[in-house]
Amino acid sequence: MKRTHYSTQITPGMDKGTVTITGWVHEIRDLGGIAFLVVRDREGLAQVTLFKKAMEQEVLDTVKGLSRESVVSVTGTIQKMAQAPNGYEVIPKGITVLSHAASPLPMDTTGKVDADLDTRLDARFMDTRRPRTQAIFRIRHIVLRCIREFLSKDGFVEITTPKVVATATEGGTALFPITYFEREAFLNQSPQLFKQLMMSGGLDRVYEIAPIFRAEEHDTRRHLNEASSIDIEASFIDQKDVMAILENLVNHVYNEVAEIGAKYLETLGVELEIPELPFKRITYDKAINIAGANGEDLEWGDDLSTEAEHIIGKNVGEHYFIVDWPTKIKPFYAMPYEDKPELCKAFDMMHPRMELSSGAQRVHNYDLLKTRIEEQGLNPDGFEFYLNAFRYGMPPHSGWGLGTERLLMTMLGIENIREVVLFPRDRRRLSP
Ligand code: AMO
Repeated sequence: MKRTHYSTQITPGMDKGTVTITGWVHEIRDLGGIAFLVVRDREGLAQVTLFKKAMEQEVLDTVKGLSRESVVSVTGTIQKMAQAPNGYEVIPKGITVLSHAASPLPMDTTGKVDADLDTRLDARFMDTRRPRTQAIFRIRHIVLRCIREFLSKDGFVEITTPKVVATATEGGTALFPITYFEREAFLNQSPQLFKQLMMSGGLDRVYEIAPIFRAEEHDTRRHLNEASSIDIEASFIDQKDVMAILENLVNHVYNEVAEIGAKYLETLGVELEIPELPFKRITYDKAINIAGANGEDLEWGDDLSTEAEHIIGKNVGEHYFIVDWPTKIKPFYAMPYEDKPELCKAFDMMHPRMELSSGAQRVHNYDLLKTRIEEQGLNPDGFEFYLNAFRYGMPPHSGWGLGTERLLMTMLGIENIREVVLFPRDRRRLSP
């Protein structure tokens, strides 16, 4: 039962050797005197060939009763076979059925029959057996691992902050209320306030990769109600410095995926275009002018509509930053320019298809921060735990949040954000 090799670790050079492979029954083809049992594991396929005359009856009976997607363990001898997957076949000595799969199956795993996304998400445990879906999640793993490595190397300390909180961070509308003993609490929209607290806390450079919850009603292909955010915060540096970290990180991730994830990109039929450094910078003013010149009129101070994002994205044609936003449409923690307070030191980082990240240099002055909270129509009393940290020595600091799913879906040319989350949470979906 214990696996000695994944299917792809076996090579034709291991001819005559004995191995044990484990996995799911991908296919059984009975051609009379000979039968093929194709076993699929995480890495690929292995062909088990049964010459009926030479086989013990017990082994033949086991195979006869097998349903597709049952879990088996096969011990046998390797034989070179150019036509078989990976150039070898396994001549079985023993086959054990570890788990029997009922039929009909909730969906097809061979790629021969297309299932719609809802069916696949309902049967996600089966969907992830498909090489295509697996490739997405293997790339997701590579992306997150290399982001952790990149930030750790750059002196960032990984932190974990609470997801059950008492206050809104990104404005009060998109909160999920929950019951917390005898009080009302909320699911956190962003680690924003906590990562800033740790700048006063002296950690200097922090990052977190964790869920954020947004009670947005949108039912779109790029919004989730639970997303995974990559957040950084760093002291004694400004917005331009953290923009440089962000573009270098994105470029690095693409390069790593192109190299380490080549096999999965091939499965997905994706040819990665590595975004070139440095990313273009355009001001908010220029952005709305581009939108206006192409039929999407916006007033100065309007947020960018989805249509405007598409027009500007098409116009620029590659990853880019939008900088110098109107202060009134950015959160209270974004630092206004000293000489032009109607503009702030906030930025968005865009893929031509959508926003991937936003960030800013933060307000680190207590009085200004309190005023900004009030100006945004929020009550500073609710922010006491946060504001306090600004009274006892808060360094200047900057940071950003980058959506894991949006980074992945734009990288892989995937249309629907739900494809890149194992168990998406949206307006309609709460299970599995
Ligand atoms: P913001 O709200 O722009 O900024 O979020 C940062 C990034 O997180 C991703 N994101 C989402 N992805 C999918 N579905 C959603 N509903 C969703 N909401 C956000 C996006 C977005 O660009 N505190 C600031 C960051 C900072 O200033 O450090 C914040 O949360 O990719």
